[in-house]
Amino acid sequence: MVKRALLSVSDKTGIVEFARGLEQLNIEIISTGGTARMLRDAGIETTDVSEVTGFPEMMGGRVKTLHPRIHGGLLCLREDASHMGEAEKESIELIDMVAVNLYPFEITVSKEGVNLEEAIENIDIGGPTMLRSAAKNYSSVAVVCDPDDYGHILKELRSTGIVSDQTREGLAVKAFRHTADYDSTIDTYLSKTLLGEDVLRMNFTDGVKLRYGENWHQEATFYREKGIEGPALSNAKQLHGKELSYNNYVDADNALQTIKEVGNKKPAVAIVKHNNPCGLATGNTLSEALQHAWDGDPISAFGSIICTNTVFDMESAEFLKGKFVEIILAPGFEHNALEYLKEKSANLRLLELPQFNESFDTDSTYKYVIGGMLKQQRNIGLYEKWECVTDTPYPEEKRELSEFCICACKSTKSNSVTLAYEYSEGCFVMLAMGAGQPNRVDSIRKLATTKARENLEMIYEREKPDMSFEEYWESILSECVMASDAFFPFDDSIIHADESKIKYIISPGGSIRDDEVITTANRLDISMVFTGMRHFLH
Ligand code: 93A
Repeated sequence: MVKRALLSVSDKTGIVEFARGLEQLNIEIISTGGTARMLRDAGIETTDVSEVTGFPEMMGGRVKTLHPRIHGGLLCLREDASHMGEAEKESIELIDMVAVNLYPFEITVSKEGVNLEEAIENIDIGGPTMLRSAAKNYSSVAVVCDPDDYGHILKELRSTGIVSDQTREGLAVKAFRHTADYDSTIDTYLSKTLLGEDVLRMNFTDGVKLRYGENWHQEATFYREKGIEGPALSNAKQLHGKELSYNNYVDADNALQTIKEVGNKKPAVAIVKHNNPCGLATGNTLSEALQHAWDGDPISAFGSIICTNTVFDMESAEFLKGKFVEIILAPGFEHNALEYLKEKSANLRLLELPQFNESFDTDSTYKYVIGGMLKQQRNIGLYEKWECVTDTPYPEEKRELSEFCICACKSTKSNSVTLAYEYSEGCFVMLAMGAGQPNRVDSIRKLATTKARENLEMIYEREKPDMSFEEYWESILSECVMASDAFFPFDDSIIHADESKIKYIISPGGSIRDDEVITTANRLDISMVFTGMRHFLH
């Protein structure tokens, strides 16, 4: 039973309606200065806290509710006779509900030019104390720290006359989390301001246990970042399929970041395996992009994660007939495509992310190493400059293809090299990539060009163009672009590129042997752009 409620809120959103609802249920309302004024103005009856405590609110409001008549009323164990006896002896009346939200410390310190004094005054003491007292005694007291909960609580009170055990438990956890977050914001600010120390404050909650980690013998959990908006995996709605695994999260995030990098000028598809895009293409339609991305590496695409910037349609769903994929992540699914894919496999995870075209709501990335956390800015941008360094000019018509090629390179583990080709006007495909090699030459020679040859042999067999394979190879490779995520330390990479008939190269530049690299490119009639921006990905 809720007989008496204490309301003391800085954010007064919804408080009048809430109080009016409580009043209609004959619940007595106690409140602090500003809250009381607002309620009275709205014609709601309320008792001042000072009347309950027998003390005026004092010291500029620093001491209002810090009194045994308040905290005794909240903390008293109803089922303990000695507690109840002491309460009666000291004229402490029970309080069954508090609605409190705190001085806006975070908003205050995020304002430009805020001074320490102002920040300190916005450290709420009485509010968190009440929240903690009420939350500790959740078996009898309902603690409300979020105006979003007012409606639900009134509904429960109206229909059952009580706030249920389940609701009180949820509210108590929320209150402790709220005060913990509040204190950690104060810690972050004061550590910086008073001690010059940088504190990393991470706000991850709602851990979901995963079936296993990277491997079957590892336990794992996914924690959601609190308050993150926009195109985040944690905001995706799963429409079908098994729960996501640890590796699914990692790969789907790579696929998502890859497609966000490519942008939404045209339908685009990324196919990711083991945290690297093995297929990437844009197209005039989604199914065209999907077909070309798949051709990038049809063997690796088995069991992959597919991500697109376009609502998934029936033609694309039908393309996947007989092909095994783990996840499709898209801004949405056409109804018939969704039904078709659901039918295709019980396990296929279908993730809908309507926020796809919004910007990422985070500026940083983190990586745990044993004993420490690395934080860095997100890698934003493709190039800092566009400087042709060779005698042969780099054609402006290759710019868009080159940008696409850098996007592919950015999402591929270092040392990475990607080859991309414009297969029809304004539509691009990653021909092949070399990823994760300690040696850049291996990424080019043993991986990217070798893989490109395999893929093109397969397409040559399928499409049977009217020329020899070597002519076909040269017609494509001489028009493709090769991007390298970092500078070429020696000219060997250029020599290998030439052996494969490659004519256009993009690199950040910046090696002490740049001159040697450029001389070799000139000798081989290769045109090369230096971008000034490295894209290592570890
Ligand atoms: O300065 S306080 O830490 N001292 C208190 O005793 C106290 N009791 C409640 N601030 C205190 N409060 C806070 O006052 C509440 O947490 C709430 O944020 C605010 C509401 O004040 P008013 O009703 O005067 O607007």
